[in-house]
Amino acid sequence: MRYLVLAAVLVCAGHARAEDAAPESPPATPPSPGGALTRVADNRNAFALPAPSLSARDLRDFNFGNRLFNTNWVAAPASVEAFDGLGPTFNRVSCSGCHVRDGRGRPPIEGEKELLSMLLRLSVPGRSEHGGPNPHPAYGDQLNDRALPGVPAEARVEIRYVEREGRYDDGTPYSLRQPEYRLHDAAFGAMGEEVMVSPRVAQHMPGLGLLEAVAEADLVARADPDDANGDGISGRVNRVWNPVTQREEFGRFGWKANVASLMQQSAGAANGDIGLTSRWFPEENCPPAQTACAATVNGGTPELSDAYLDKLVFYLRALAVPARRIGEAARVAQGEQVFTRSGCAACHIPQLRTAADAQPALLAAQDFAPYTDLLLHDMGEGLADDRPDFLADGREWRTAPLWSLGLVPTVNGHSHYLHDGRARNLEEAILWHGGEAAAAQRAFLAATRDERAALIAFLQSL
Ligand code: HEC
Ligand code: HEC
Ligand SMILES: [Ca+2]
Ligand SMILES: [Ca+2]
Ligand SMILES: [Ca+2]
Repeated sequence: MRYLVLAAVLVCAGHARAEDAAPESPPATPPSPGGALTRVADNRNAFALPAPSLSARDLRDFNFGNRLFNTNWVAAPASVEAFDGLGPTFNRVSCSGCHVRDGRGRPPIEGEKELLSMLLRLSVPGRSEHGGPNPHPAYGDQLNDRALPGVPAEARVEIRYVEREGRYDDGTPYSLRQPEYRLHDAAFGAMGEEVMVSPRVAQHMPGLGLLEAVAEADLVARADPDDANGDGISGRVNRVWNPVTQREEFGRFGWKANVASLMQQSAGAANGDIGLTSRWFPEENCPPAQTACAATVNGGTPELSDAYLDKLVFYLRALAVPARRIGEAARVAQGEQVFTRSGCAACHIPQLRTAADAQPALLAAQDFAPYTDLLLHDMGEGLADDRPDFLADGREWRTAPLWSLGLVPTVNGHSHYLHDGRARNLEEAILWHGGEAAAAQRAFLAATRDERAALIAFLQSL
């Protein structure tokens, strides 16, 4: 019976309208990942498409936002004044430099010397004025490994991996790699013993507008900070300072739910990753020790206008969410049962609903299937970065949404997962789960080879 329900839902999975796919009472599986924003897409461009049925005007804004997301910013002064202001220090020259085709970043592979689509957050003990991480006095809150000519790049990063062998209960061996980070060529003196480093890969972009549109109360209602129901899963809310609203707000975005909104994230990334000032981040990213940085010509005040920022955020909100890709339906249905039985859904909550009054209207009242609760969970020592981020402690991470992960190899040509991309495939991502997720990880170890493969097939179908 269950299989029949699932199969019926899957047939509809490609439809754009949520109503099409949700006939009567709640289906066994949420119908389409992105509600009305869902779109059949399974090629390398799958993360970069506009939601279906955008108006002509919305489509124009989307296309302009798309262009901004892919713009290579240049040093000021330049002949194309609208797109100058890069640096003085930066990580990449465009959003898409890291979020390649709106997709997922990864750590360097064999032979690569640079970080191409990830970054290191930095801080020292204590708190910033607004309760966030305390920036390093000489290097700020992020390692900027590139700079304009005449300005020192802050440092270079080298990653080494230590392999850790293990076995599934059935004897099948596996190996996990634990990263170690070394900083060298530090331009402004040693980072010091106290420095805390949090490596993070760029996340994939589809569906972020839906996550932003869920009412805070619905998410807070799922938190169980003291594990009152005794299921071993707590789930805590991060509260973060939002410079856009000048308030403390529910943290939704970033690997530690360390950012409140897409506007904050976009303006923050423009400033921290590319070196662009905006209304919300008016200062160039030059800590006091970096005098050459501070002396550089800028690209206007601000470098990124309000109008451009609005377009960029609209673009992110209006990206389509790829429909599920079901190969062997029976296999995927079996995998879903393993997922549920193993306790994965306690954190990776299949279905959420956006607020009825969400803006823009295409995001309102959508049932969608991101597989996250957007809450913080203790994931154990193995994944810990030991760097607090607002209320998140050194072992806590935001439940990662599982939608579209199966398309990362198609879009980005790799299968690296988790916050620092250490997992080389989905199995390794699950095996790293600890802390509150230890029981789920245990269930995966105890599963048969066939069940494990079914679970992976299910994850790849999301
Ligand atoms: C240097 C690489 C890099 C560049 C360039 C970059 N990002 Fe990101 N992006 C990241 C990383 C890393 C994260 C996760 C950040 C964290 O956990 O704090 C992220 C997260 C995000 C998120 C939140 C995703 C989520 O699921 O929570 C959004 C939105 C985003 N970036 C938008 C942008 C935009 C817009 C630009 C260009 C203005 C941009 N990014 C440029 C690396 C980058
Ligand atoms: C206690 C909450 C919790 C449970 C239970 C849990 N997860 Fe997770 N999951 C997380 C968090 C938090 C992350 C992000 C961890 C990180 O990046 O360090 C994550 C990450 C992942 C990722 C990688 C996502 C990405 O974007 O790279 C996969 C895949 C995954 N989980 C699958 C599962 C499966 C399958 C199960 C059940 C066997 C499970 N999880 C159980 C909280 C949980
Ligand atoms: Ca600049
Ligand atoms: Ca810096
Ligand atoms: Ca609980």
